[in-house]
Amino acid sequence: MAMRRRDLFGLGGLGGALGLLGGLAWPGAKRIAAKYSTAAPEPPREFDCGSDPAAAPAGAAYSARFAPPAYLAAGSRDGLHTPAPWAPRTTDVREFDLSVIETTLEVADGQNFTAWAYGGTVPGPIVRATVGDRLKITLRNHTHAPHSVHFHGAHDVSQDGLGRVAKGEEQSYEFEAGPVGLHPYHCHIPPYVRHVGKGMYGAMIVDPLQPRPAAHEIVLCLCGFDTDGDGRNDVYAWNGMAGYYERYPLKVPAGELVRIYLLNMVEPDPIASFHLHAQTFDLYRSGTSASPHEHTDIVSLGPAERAVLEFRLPRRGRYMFHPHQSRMAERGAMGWIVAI
Ligand SMILES: [Cu+2]
Repeated sequence: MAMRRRDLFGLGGLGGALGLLGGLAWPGAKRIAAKYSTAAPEPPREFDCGSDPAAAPAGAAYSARFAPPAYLAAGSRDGLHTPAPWAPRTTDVREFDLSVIETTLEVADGQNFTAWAYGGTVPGPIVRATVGDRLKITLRNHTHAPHSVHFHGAHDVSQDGLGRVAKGEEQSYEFEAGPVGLHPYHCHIPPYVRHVGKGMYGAMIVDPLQPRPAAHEIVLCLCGFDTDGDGRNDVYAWNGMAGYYERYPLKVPAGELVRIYLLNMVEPDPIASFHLHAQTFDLYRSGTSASPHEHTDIVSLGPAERAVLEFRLPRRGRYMFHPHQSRMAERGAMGWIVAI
């Protein structure tokens, strides 16, 4: 009797179909048969990536070789993801110090990186203002190379941060904050990839006159570090420390609104992404609109692109997040949000 289609793909016909495949000479047949075999599977061998030196040992955590140093305490880097609260527009000038130093940062356990760091950290301090506020941003250059601060957003071109601020010199940039949104700032001195790659970037949140709905706010800036100088990033990290949010998950109350200000400042990788497990989010590209552009569980961002994400985690539990570029995820950019 001729085999009917539903026999081949129905439950009753699956074993027979696999047996048929297993008996075929075509090399792919055995692989397919093995994949769909009803026999007991072998124990999982997580992250066994063969000869890839970045691969963690089988069964280990995702980023076991790209973890924070043991001495790094819980909460020690909270300032890097916690923005100041919304504040009403002021007639005063809001001043921020983005002076730059050269410093050695341990960006993963045992992996040092010589950074040019605004305010001594990578990413630099979070700048937050309300639309229309007058800003005065001061850069003192304590390194041996020239630098600048270039802000995204709208402002007078004379304050655009293209001029060189030489070693030992100081410059202030003054402009009106706008438009509403999330805007990166970064050095704009060539070679650009070197200055940005050395850690010269940060986030500027420009709030609306009426605050966004109350939420647990988190800033996540994706960073890349070329620790061996070969032009390719070796370590990736949210807010500058590999594996920090894997060891010390972000904690939010279950059911309450969470808002993530998300930036990709990785150079020279052409794209990165943020993927949230087990929940979807409203996506506001660049944070410039009051209405979401999309409802999704992943957003891809080119260098300097950013987004605001809003979601609630309805049930207690661990929700994973990571770039969907597996090399980034497995070299330090894996993390968790825990709903408590
Ligand atoms: Cu620079």
